[in-house]
Amino acid sequence: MHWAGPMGAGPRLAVWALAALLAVVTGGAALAATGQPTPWQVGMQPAVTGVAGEVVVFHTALVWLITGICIFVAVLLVWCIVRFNETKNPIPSRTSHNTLIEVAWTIIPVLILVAIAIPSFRVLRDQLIVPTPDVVVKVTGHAWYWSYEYPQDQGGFEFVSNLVEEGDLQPGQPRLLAVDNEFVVPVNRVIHVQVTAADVIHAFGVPSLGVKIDAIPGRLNETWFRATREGLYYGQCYELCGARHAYMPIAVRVVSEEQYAQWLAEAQQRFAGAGTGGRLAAAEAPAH
Ligand SMILES: [Cu+2]
Repeated sequence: MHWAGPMGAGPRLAVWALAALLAVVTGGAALAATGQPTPWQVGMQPAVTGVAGEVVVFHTALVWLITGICIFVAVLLVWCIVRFNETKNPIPSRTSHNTLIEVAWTIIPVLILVAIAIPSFRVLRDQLIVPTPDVVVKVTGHAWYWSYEYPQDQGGFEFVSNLVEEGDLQPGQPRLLAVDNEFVVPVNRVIHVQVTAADVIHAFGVPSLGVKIDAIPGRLNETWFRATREGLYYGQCYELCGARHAYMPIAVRVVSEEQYAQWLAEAQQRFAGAGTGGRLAAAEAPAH
């Protein structure tokens, strides 16, 4: 990345500081398009579920806390350097310990960690305890694509979702994120996502939905989301799973109840007769 004009270290640092401050103040929302990362984005993608909102708030609170601690430690260091250097303080004190300070610098960090742990466990609980679901979908990670299985009450079909290769991108489709078959769900409904893998460990994650969970062969993990806004939300595999790890994106399209019913009817036709096993092998991602 090159700057447009000659810029010294000072102004450059100022730009970074300003960008970081903006990101903290706005949560990065102003800099990010819905559902996907943007160039120069600093903060989190905008949240479209309650859990994702909690994640963003927790993240922002931690950034402020870390900033405060860093400034406090930096001030102490500068104070020691200025006040107690050899010129200013030629005869050093022979103090070897101070009980009050030692107890304080043990207890205060413990209290800070406990204060962080409480909201952290609350977010985890909200992520992992699934409310009564409206739709259940089983998602399977493969090397290197995802497959989605809708149970009988949703039409009983399964399909494979592959990356759209760079040469095949349509206008508006983001590189490395667009897929051929999107994971379609209704808005304002509890979607229970069962996650597993067919070969190696993958991880299913969509930042805007506040969802991230490991996909492990032989184990059925579960998570959930309830998107409050229609739209297209992108995610990726979050576990380094092999050569094409970067090429197995997730695209969740949140639609209205009517559009969902229409899509279900179409999908049932389109993916009819697509059984498990052999069909998946036939739909492997193109070799590179
Ligand atoms: Cu993967």
